[in-house]
Amino acid sequence: MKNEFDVDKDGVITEKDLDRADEMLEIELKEEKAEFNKKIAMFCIGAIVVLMTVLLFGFVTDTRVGVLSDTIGTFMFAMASLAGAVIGVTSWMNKS
Ligand SMILES: [Ca+2]
Repeated sequence: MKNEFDVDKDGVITEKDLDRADEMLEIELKEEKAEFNKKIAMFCIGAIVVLMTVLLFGFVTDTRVGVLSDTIGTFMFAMASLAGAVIGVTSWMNKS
């Protein structure tokens, strides 16, 4: 039976093996967090691109764009802020 904690594969689980397993788990969790943050940032940027495409290529009438202009502005600002914040926090997390 294979034991995942036996890092050096000598059949004995020592304190060193457990420390190494802890390190690996910490790295994996950090990577998962970074991956999730990346997905959030990509979603926000994607939402901005999709909205701009919909507006620029005339899928919505000018009247409706006029009615929604304040909401669209707020949405764009929120998405850009969120993407910036997530990217900033991820960079800060990796630095420290
Ligand atoms: Ca070992």
